Amino acid sequence: MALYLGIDASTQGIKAELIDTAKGEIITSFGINFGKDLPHFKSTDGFLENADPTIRHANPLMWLEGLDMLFSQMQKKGAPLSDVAGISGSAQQHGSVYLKNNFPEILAKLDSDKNLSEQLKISLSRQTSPIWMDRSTSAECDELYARFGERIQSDTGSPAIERFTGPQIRRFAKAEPENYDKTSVIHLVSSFLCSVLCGNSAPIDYADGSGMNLLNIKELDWDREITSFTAPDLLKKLPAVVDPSSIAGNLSNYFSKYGLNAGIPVQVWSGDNPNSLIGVGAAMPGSAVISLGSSDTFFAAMRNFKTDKAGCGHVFCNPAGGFMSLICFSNGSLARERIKTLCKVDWEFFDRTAGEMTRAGNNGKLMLPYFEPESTPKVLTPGVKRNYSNAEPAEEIRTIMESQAISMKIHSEWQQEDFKKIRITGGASGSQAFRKILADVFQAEIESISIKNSAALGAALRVANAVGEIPFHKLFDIFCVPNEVIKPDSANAKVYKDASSRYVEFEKINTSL
Ligand code: XUL
Repeated sequence: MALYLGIDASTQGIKAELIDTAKGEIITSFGINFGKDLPHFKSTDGFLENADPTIRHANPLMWLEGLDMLFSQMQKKGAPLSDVAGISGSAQQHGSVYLKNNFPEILAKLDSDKNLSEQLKISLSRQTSPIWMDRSTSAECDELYARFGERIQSDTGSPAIERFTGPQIRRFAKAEPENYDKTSVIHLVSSFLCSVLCGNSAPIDYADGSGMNLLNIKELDWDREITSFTAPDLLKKLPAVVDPSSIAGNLSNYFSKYGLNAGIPVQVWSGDNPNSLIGVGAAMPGSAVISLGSSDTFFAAMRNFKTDKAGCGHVFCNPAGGFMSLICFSNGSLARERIKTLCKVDWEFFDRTAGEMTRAGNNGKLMLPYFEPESTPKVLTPGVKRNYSNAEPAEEIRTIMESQAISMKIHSEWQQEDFKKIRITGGASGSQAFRKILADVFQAEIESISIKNSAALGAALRVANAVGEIPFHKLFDIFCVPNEVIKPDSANAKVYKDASSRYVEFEKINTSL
């Protein structure tokens, strides 16, 4: 039996999908939630509270405890871990982990009588990790732009962006030079967790590496000028960068306590969005993907390399080869959850009833749901704006969904592809009302696949491809077949075209764009 395990370390928890490629089945899915299952880290939404809304850090020890807990639960629930032939993973993008020179030695000698966090604690040169929600690096982004101008975007795929890793590293090196000096390696969340699995400091893959403002995506190597300007000796502190199909190493003996076979191949991990591109079966150009998670993202395999003039969109390497476009909306599920709480309703009402009680266009109501600083458009100071003063709960709920859908549509137009099919994934993709609104706003078919966690599935498919040598198109035919399609209602096309024009104006007067 050849089973492949995909793990996804997302903002709010860690999930796993175990697949059997011979039977063509997803055997089992698991998940732990940081807020609920590891409350002692005081990170209800997966990050540490900070009075400054631009500072968003997480405790890397929480990710390690989460990983131990996930494997222990899988074992307790009888998952056939001894049949796993390869593991790969996915993680929230852009976050950085800072480690001392004892990191490789501690990894090589992991003791299975102890847990991961107690052993690796002493290897952290910085106790917390800035994550993708961090926006504290505007000054560093300005400095990068002043030095490199448009080259940052044309060579790394993105302009200098607050949440990206290079600006995070520059800020740390400037603010804490002594701790920066004590750092001998800087990992992404993906390469950090991959290192832990294989017991040695793992490489970064091109796809997640593209979210750093450090990788020259035309040359597929660290950009020497940009890295040396970003922080002193940075090139020496970065892991090697490799093709996403590479094998990073072999599973450490530590994990045999969970019933896994030590020595099985561990494929290099990647970012959650590149993994999802694979997990929904959209690795070839033609259809776009909307992922509704803590952040909402809109992405697609690209036909031609093209950057976003407005500066919000990105070009990443596609794990299956070529490039992918991506645009990120930071106020995704967290904003929807806040509206649900404000409206005092349950998810059944939010995901279904509210849509049935209201009509497309919602009498012109619009909202800019910036509960947290926003990436698209760039808004550093949170603040929710409405173009109305009163609304019933059902209207308020339709407003946030319509506004988020319209924002996705207008900000993804730089890709100049008229997508007729969009695959949808992520926790909120279960919402019937949201799927219908997206179909009507984009005037495209919205296709769902059976599981919502496409990032973990994507990781499992990537390792099945790399280790099991099963071509992607065969894996997609088995694991990524749409099980529900919502067709657009052409009667609503004009309603949303008009609403989009009004949204553009509303956004313009309320933001710097
Ligand atoms: C993408 C982004 C987020 C994170 C969190 O650029 O910042 O989607 O990957 O999932």
